[in-house]
Amino acid sequence: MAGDLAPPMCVAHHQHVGVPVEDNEAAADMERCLDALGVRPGLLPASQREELDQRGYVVLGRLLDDEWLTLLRQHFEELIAAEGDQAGLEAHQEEGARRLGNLIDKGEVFDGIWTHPLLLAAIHQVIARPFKLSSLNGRDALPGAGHQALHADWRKGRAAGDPYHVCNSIWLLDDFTPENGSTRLVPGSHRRRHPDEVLVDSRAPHPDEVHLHAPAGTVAVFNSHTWHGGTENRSTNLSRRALHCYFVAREHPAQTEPAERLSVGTRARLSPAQRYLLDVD
Ligand SMILES: O=C(O)CCC(=O)C(=O)O
Repeated sequence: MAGDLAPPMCVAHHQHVGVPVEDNEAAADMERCLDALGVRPGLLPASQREELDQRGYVVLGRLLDDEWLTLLRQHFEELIAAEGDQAGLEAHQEEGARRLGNLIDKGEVFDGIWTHPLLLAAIHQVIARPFKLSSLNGRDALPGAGHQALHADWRKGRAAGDPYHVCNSIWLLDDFTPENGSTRLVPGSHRRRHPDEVLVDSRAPHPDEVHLHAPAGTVAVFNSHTWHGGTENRSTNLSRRALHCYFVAREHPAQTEPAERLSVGTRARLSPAQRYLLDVD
């Protein structure tokens, strides 16, 4: 997706999503990036902003069409085969799940994900100040495995009234069904402490949890202070591939530091706005 950091026609139009004014220069850089990548005022409907604020997650809809989905699945399988036991190592390996890491650097087919204007509008709604990509990873819970403890992606604590630091999104490459290990989320839990500090057993079902059952191609964004986790793939033969596109407030380290991971070829094809989003020169 093309874009540049030239001054936009209007840099003030994101004020409604809460960019603090105390760091004008940083806020203006973020504004220019979002503008260059097509994030227009009001792009994220008020109802979806409200869902993110109140529940801590929102389903954006089916943003991947069949053609793109086919390509993404192909890439997923090719990378798993090529990387073997190294797959996922850049971020995290998990017993019972096939994982991929650092997908930013593994194909142009992924560019439309981490630069998607609706996604960026939702991320901006949650983090509400300059942010950057933290990681783009893949995950496929294998039959008979994949159950995770409820967790939040931010473990350092957050005082009441402090801003949110992280926001994640999940891009479904397969249908998520009651059988194959859909994601569970606890609505409203983004305002609570980390589940490890609150729950006796964070692996147990939670009375308030909801499950993301949706067709392949669907994208959900969740404030990742919201308690969430993968569930067991109870099928005998179904995959449940997904990509996690994860963002962090700019003042914090990224999960996969792109400056260390980006190849020269990838760096060369990126626009200034894309490089800003990755926090690379
Ligand atoms: O894939 C999912 O459903 C969630 C995965 C997750 O939260 C994690 O791997 O930390």
